[in-house]
Amino acid sequence: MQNVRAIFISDVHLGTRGCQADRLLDFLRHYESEYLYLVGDIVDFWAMKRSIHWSPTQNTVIQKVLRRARKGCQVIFVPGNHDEALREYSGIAFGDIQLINEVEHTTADGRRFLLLHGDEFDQVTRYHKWVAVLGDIAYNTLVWINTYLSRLRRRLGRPGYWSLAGYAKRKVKSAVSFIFDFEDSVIHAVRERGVDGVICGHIHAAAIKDIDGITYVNCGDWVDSCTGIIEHMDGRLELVEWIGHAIPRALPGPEPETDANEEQAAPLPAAASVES
Ligand SMILES: [Mn+2]
Repeated sequence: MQNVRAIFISDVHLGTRGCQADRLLDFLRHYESEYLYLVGDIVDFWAMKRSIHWSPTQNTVIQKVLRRARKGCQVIFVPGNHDEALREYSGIAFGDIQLINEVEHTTADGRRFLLLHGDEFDQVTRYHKWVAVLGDIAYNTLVWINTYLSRLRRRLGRPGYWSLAGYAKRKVKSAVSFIFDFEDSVIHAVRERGVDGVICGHIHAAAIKDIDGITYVNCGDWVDSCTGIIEHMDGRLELVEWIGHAIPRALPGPEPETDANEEQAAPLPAAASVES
């Protein structure tokens, strides 16, 4: 168990088959914190309208969070678009969990971060909801196919975990430009608020990077990338990719995704294949 100052997670999508509750639980067991921020799309009420997949492990996740809150960890829940019904209750606390649509967090080294889920900066969900619904179904299908692929990989003795949805997202150019558009509009909006940075989620693409003097942090997700952000006691933020232990990462730099590395990654990229 490692003591950290804060944990930031988003896009857990409890209630869906894609939710990797076991990995999240393992991650939570590894870190003890003073603050736990749930940055939206924690419970997927949207997908649950179609079908509900609620496993005992998903229950354990909820119990673990409630237990932390009871034991003095400050748990703050910023709702997302998949749990937007909760947005009406912004400002109130249920149990020991604070519900709030936008909140500021000051790191130990004094940097002010605005926390929001981020769907308001996603032009697709905002103006073309039906595209988002189709994308959502396509994405869930990819995640679903991936569970069979993982089984096949295991049978073939291939080590590690490989994400088809993650692979598709990296490969599809429009998805890449979508991510840049999203980041740009978040940064643009946050600059006017006079904060040092922003911590969001929504696009399932974890990141910590400086964009024109603003620190852009995205918590990632627990559907295919299994990523979260931790704040160390000295205020340093770290992106953690969890595969039973944290994958050691290089310091954040520019996104390496260009045409140049397209061939070398195909057909089965080994990037995520770490011995576990
Ligand atoms: Mn979202």
